[in-house]
Amino acid sequence: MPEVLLRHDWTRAEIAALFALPFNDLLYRAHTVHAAHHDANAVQISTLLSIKTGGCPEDCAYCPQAQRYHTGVAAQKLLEVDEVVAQAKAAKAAGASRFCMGAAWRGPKDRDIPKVAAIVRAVKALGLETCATLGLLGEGHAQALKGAGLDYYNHNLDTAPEYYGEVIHTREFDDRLDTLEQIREAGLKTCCGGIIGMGETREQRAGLLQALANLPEHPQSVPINQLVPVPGTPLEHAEKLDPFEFVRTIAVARIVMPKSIVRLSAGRRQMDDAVQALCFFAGAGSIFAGDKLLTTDNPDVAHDRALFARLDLHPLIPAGMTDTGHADLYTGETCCNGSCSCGAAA
Ligand code: SAM
Ligand code: DTB
Ligand code: SF4
Repeated sequence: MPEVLLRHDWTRAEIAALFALPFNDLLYRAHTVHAAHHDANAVQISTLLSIKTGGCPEDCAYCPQAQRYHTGVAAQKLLEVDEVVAQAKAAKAAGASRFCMGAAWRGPKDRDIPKVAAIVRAVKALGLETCATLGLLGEGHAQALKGAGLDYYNHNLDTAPEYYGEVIHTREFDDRLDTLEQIREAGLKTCCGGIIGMGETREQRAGLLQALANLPEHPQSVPINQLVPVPGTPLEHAEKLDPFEFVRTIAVARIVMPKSIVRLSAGRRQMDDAVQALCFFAGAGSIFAGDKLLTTDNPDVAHDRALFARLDLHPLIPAGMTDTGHADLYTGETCCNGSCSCGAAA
């Protein structure tokens, strides 16, 4: 891979100018960056599980798990280790290399950390990469999770700093930056992105990407979610975004954070296959696979398998991951460790 200068001084005007490029020029430029730094036909597969669902005290306007909105999501306490392990095994068998665990908390309490650590330890022992998204972290939490074998922590900036107050009132943008700092200091990899289609302007989409690219380190994973408009949430009737604007956002994220893996995240269920294909061309190199995200539906695995076959995509097996237990998402066959299409090292 060629050496590249990773910039952390992007101006809003520079990013807005990328958004304003003619669509074809933008995609060509983004794909050129993508192919220079990544296998353009490989897609990293993560699977999500909600390990603690609903009843959240926060007021994030997009979120079906906020207690104050009446969305029909039943609250459920933290799952037991065995329940999570069973789901993680199934995700691995279906082709996932990373297992992401989400909890509907403002943040974990000190007493929650040993329980989550036990879950992380058990999932890690299956040979999967681990990711957790538990909200704002307190003192010592990130180190404890790292010690249990956590690889990634997901904490999104969600939207531009100046639009944040329109979406969330129970915490500040700067609180998020503090948690991101704790993640980096503990040596965890950062998964950090945002949501597109919440009524923000293009300028504000540029602002989100500027804030992400100008973090002290580019997040290793950048999930770009399209809002899933859930009945009962304040954003239920948010104006529908032009799909090409979503593709542009993926392309600009690709250009400003060239080495990061950009994830085409929530919202694929509402997306045409052709739009997804454009996102992969524009630089998306990861998806969430599995029938559910946290509480909402995701495309079913058979559909994704067919899409991968139609687009000649194969799952990315992370460096150093050599186990054979997972399925090859492309063919549906059990991985044969080196000679099948999934790319696992022999
Ligand atoms: N409670 C923790 C937190 O807020 O950090 C972790 C779970 S929270 C559900 C994780 C992320 O899911 C949010 O930051 C947001 O980006 C995304 N998300 C939640 N609801 C969504 C929706 N309806 N559409 C798209 N993304 C959503
Ligand atoms: C992320 O950026 N998107 C995921 C994951 N990180 C935790 C969550 C999407 C949630 C969509 C709404 C739901 O299913 O509840
Ligand atoms: Fe709670 Fe997280 Fe949902 Fe906000 S996004 S309401 S913090 S679960």
